[in-house]
Amino acid sequence: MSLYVGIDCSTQGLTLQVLSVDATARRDAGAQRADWKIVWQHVVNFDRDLPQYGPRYGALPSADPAIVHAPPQMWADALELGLGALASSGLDLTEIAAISGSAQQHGTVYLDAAGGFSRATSPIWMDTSTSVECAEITAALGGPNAVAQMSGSRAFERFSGPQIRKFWKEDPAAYARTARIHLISSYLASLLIGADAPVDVCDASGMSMMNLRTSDWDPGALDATAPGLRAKLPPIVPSSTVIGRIAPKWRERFGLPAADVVAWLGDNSSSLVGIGLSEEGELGISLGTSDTVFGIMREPRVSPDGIGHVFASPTGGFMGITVFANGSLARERVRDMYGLDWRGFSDALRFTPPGNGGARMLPYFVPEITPHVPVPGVQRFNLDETDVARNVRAVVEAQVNAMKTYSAWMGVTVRKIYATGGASGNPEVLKVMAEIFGVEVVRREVTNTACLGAAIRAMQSQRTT
Ligand code: XUL
Repeated sequence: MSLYVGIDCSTQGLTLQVLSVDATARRDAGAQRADWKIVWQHVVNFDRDLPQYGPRYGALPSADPAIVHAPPQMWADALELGLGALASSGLDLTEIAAISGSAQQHGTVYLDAAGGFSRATSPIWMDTSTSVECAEITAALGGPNAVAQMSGSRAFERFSGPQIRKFWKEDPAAYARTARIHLISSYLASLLIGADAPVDVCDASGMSMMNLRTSDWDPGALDATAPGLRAKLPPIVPSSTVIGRIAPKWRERFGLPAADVVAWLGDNSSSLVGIGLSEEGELGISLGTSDTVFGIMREPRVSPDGIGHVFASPTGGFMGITVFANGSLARERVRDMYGLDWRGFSDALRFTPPGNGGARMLPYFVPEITPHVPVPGVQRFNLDETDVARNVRAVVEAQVNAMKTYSAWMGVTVRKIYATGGASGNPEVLKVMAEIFGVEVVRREVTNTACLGAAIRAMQSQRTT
């Protein structure tokens, strides 16, 4: 019996899962879901468990809706709480063979030479305050298409490169003091191994600074972002790399073994593994704080309209992904606006017809990534604000219609959809998805497939042969 640990640090919390695998079962990429089982799970919720940092839905309240930061020490504390919970889980810790993780993508952590924070707070993926920096980087690199062909995406506000450039412009002295800039994934991986961790190739794809064809930092993009940046960035490694072992600090503190640590990924790439996507034509739809639609791509076909992104895929090759900021946030706003619980929300979907009798909503409760709507606003068409059931269907249909429209750029014929994330537990939402896409929608029972993907990748690193 061996145990494999997955950790996912998402926008609102940090989840741990443990997989148990028989000595005789396969552990490589051919392992089936029957070969392992989840024996333990734990969630650290930032708002509930780390209130001393003052987060709301995992981020710091801000007067300017475009600025969304979180305290990096909160993530470090969450990791410590999570490992402490693992230590008291009752599992035989000596059986832990490997551990890996994932984190919300794009956010950046700034460290000085002594390992302290040179930027007190970290911009996260919901930050939309870097339009000027995106334009500057784009102009320096020869236009949006040139940036997209090189990196897989045009420069997006939430991507790490524009975040770094803004920091350099606003506080050049603190930028100069910065010795290392990590992604959230590589920052937490560093804490786990007690050394400076590399960035994995999938998460590096969301920074506007990695050349998708060489899988290395692009010198022109680094120059366009900030001076002296190369020395401040970790190296990029394949996502299956064993980057170290659980640090002595955690072994002494919690009795954890010196198990292998596998490179940490961005949450969507890790989710692709957790869902089990293996070929073009299967789409994963994750209904979380953000909604994301993603699938494997054999060739890096970049969106001609600059809509989504091509990232390196942890399965080799590439993945296409489109991201919507108004995911569970918008569903929760509508639910709360009408004083419903999730059962009431489902009933509203059940008792309204597909197409909603023409009632429509544009549900931009926060600035939207896809399509680009920088100033939030909600508009109703042929829809009375007091009509509870139709408002519920209108928000869900708007979201799923946007998913279909804005994932067409991937150029794949969709044959099957795997749904994951909190709202995938609602069969009525999946029914709307099946109606609009016109294909079978399968629910993955494990809602945090990013975390599961991390545990599976940890398992795959320990081949039986
Ligand atoms: C992906 C993105 C979000 C975050 C959320 O590009 O911005 O899905 O990864 O955790």
